Amino acid sequence: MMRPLPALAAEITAGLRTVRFGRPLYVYERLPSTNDIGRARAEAGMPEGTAVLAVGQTAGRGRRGRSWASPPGGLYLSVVLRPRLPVERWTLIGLAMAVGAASAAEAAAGLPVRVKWPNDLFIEERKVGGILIDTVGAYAVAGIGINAHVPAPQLPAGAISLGVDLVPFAAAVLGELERYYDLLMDGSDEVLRHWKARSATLGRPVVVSGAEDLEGIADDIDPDGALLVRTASGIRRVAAGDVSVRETGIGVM
Ligand code: BT5
Repeated sequence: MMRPLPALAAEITAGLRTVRFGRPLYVYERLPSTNDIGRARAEAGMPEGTAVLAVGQTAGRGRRGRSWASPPGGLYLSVVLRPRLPVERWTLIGLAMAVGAASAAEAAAGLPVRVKWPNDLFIEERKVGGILIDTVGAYAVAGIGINAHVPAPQLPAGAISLGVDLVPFAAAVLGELERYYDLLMDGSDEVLRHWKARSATLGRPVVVSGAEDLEGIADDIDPDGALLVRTASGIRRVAAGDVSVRETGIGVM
């Protein structure tokens, strides 16, 4: 099950242009979830940037107990983070990872990739990737799932694959994740600016389920990454939850 693949790790590492992300990079044939191994590596004291990749996952996780379809051909990657940020701002980490992943996916596939709050990746109305941030004490494990090259029948309805080669793509994703993570840690507002520019959520009518359910127009993202929703009773701040963009009858997502 946990067969290491050092040759594949070496191939990806050869294309890495990072300082910390993917150093080291552990690659396995099959894992239940890369985030679980990422967590074990973090707990063992491995440095920020340590990454775990699996060719396939048998128990890939989404957020809130959902599952992530993980057949071979997709990118299943986890990165250990030790963020120097107050915990109430950790939503921004997910946004930074989403922007980085979207940037790499767009460059590789040559198609516009948009982000849906908090950190889904979409091509038009189809989901191409998602981010799962597990936070444990002083560290976080960022899990990135992107359909790099997965045959359509192996994906859930409404999903799409980029059709890109996994090896160079994995290296490129690690590069863009590091770039946006470092911008965030340097205090730059570039992450929010890029997130907003790629947003498929802002300005749209949305239904939110989280600590409370509400409906309104997705108005903006605040400096801590929370979604601001304009409702009949004023602006409401959503720090965590699920957002679906409502059909308006004119074919928006
Ligand atoms: C996410 O969850 O979008 C986060 C997915 C993170 C996966 C990575 S892979 C590496 C690391 N290790 C893990 O175990 N997880 C992370 P969420 O927003 O909850 O979306 C889950 C929903 O997306 C599912 O309920 C399906 O509707 C849909 N879905 C599942 N697999 C998909 C796929 N391969 N492509 C597109 N959509 C998918």
